[in-house]
Amino acid sequence: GNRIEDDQSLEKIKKALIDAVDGGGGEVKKDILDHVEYTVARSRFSFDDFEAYQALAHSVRDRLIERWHDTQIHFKKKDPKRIYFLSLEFLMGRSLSNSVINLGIRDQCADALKELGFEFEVLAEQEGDAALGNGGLARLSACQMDSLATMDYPAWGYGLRYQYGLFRQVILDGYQHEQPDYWLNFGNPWEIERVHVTYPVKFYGTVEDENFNGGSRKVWLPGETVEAVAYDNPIPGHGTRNTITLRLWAAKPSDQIDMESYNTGDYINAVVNRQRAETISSVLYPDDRSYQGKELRLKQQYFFVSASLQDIIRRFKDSHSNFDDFPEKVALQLNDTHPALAIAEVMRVLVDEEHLDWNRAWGIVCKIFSFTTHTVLPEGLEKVPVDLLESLLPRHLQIIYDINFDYIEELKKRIGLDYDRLSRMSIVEDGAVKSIRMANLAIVCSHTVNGVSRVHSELLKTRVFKDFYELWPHKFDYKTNGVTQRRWIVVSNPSLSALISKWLGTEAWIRDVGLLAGLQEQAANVDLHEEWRMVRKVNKMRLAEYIEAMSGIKVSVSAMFDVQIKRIHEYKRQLLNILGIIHRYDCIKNMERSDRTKVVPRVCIIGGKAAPGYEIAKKIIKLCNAVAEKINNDPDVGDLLKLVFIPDYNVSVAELVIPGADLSQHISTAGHEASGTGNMKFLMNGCLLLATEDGSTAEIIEEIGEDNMFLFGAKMHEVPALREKGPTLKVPLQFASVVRMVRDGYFGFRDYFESLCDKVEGGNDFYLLGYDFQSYLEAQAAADKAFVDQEKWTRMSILSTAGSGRFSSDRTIEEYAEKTWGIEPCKCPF
Ligand code: T68
Repeated sequence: GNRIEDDQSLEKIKKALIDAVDGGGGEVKKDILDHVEYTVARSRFSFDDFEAYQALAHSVRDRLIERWHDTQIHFKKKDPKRIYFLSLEFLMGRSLSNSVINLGIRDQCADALKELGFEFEVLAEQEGDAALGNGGLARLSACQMDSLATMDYPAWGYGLRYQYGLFRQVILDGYQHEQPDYWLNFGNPWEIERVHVTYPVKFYGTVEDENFNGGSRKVWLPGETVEAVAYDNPIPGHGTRNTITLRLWAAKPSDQIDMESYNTGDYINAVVNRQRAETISSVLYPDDRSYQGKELRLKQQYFFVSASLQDIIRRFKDSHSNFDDFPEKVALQLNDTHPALAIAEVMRVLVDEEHLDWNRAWGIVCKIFSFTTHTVLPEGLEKVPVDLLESLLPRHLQIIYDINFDYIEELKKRIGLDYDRLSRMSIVEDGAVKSIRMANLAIVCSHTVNGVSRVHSELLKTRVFKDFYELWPHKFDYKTNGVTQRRWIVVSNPSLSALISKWLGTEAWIRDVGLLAGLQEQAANVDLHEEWRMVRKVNKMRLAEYIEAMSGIKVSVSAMFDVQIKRIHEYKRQLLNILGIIHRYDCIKNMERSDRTKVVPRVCIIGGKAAPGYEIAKKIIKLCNAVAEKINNDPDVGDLLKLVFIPDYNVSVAELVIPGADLSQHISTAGHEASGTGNMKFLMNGCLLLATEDGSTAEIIEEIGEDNMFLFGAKMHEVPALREKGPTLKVPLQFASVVRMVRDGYFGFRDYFESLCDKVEGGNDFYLLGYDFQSYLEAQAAADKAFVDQEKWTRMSILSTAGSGRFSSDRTIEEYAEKTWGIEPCKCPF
């Protein structure tokens, strides 16, 4: 590495050179044409939008790679403590716009393209989403990578390079169908294949005792080896040269050829078997809710954990010879329990391969891991059947048993022989199916356990992990989630972005989002109001066009755009939303003509995927489409009410929908949403929230005040008592009547919807739709009333954006860096 020398003057020369290269559309234009010819292999005189996109993407990639190299060399030279972010899921979405904006070359690219007869926006649309994740957890990882890069932290993301991302949702006759997302079909310019960065990952086999220094030690004799190949995805920071790495692993057959099977003569079968190794990284599990003890899932987890740790340890050993320094140089972040096997793997490597004694290895492990949980429900916690672990990773099971043994002995000394509590807190669960509680493993072995919002953390301390909190109160903390304003304002809402910069007189808020608070002073300024409404209208028009193109439904931009987009779950209560829409429809139908002029026109937009095996969630999608069919084709209601189900909701759809929303719904039953991050994206874009006091909403209220949003519903502390009441709980008549309409087949499909109706009636209403219905309708009525007063609405909208500063992932990451990881920025000189 001799690209960057210590000499200051060399740095200056380099900066001048970089400016010369980055500046001006001329260079970019030449690069695009070169890539058209040599990378895309088309004539530079004739290429289409997709080919132009590819050539542009490669031109941007070249610039990314330069910065990325410099950053890696700089990190290596400085050797700071690094944070390794282990996550089984990253929802990156598209990369082009984000990259050119973070690199500061958006305008050069657009100019160069114009000269070539192309439009930047059109080309950006050519890119498919990288959808290597399910929902909030995975998108959070992506936002945090952006913040880590922007704030110059020495960070690495590690994950899996699935060949099939989250399934594509197709709606046929109103039903969800899943189609494979073979996203690599047309190549992926945003990754760099590192054919030489590979590690063997082993599975199965047996553990033997081996004589050693007069004693004995364990030796794992694995039965299968798969090769992990690195694919590096450079993540550029904004306004910095720092460009960090998201390293995703793909499974390839191992080079260690099994001569035996080749010699038995069945060559074809031997090759076919070998090829099967690739299935490990082939497909993302689409379930974001319940854990099923599937072998392939466990294999995926260990595969990415093992490869990542080999990589991390190799990097450490490059410049260190003593593992006692490990905690000073390495922080490992477990994104939920999915990578928790890393704990056992570090123990195994240190003890079995590096021959540290157990206690020394354990001392190291206790200092390096931190764990963030994203769930509220005990059902959501992973439990790996012991039989499964024993066959796949026999040595790891022993290690987990040994950790548990020491820990339980220690625990007995602390809490005495309270066997109920000991068994609840044990890492090993005895029962019909003996299993490993991954959350317990993660808590026992991590120095910090973070929740994702304040309310979530309270729940962890008082319910889900109460026993642990009482034992180790100092371990428990929270870092309220945040989202990156780079993607969620600058990339997705360029006109709002320009407006904000104009009124604040600076673009500095893009890196220092607290500055948005400066808009508060202008919240009553009529000139700002006018421009604000104009921007919002343009975004609504863009969304209206999309809706018409997708569904053929024409919507009026003067109506209120009311949006609920997120994974479909009973607890997120899309059904409450739909029942509310049915109520609204029924009211309009039963109204005197003369009264209809008072109705605030609405376009209700719902989008989201249901896990393929989640029957009730799929019925909710069908109900939404059945109700939409009825309402949208009723000339009697016309523009007063429309309902649109947006198919295949993903990051790119969110980027389009959020800026165009007037009102957004975050209406989970209180105590169920760990945080929620969609609410933050809408807030930043000046969309008003209609919400329950759940997850991070409680903190949003503190920032913008309850007068600037529409709150409703049972409070978290009321929920358990309300559930107790069961069938005796009082439910408003309107609720019974809308459910009756569904039951009676008013929207068709009577039999199909029956079980859905059963879920919310007769004492089965676990998520309290009936109980909350009245206050939900009142909140909706308050939203209507506010919308009529456009001045009031605009003020609330401005105050929403102005108060969103706390919900940037920059703030979250800074808190993690300082309080949990103990890392510092390491800025690559320009
Ligand atoms: C979400 N969790 C939380 N899980 O539901 C949400 N789970 O409240 C929170 O804002 C967000 O995490 C970020 O903290 C998820 O998205 C999953 O997607 C998931 C995936 C696999 C297994 C379990």
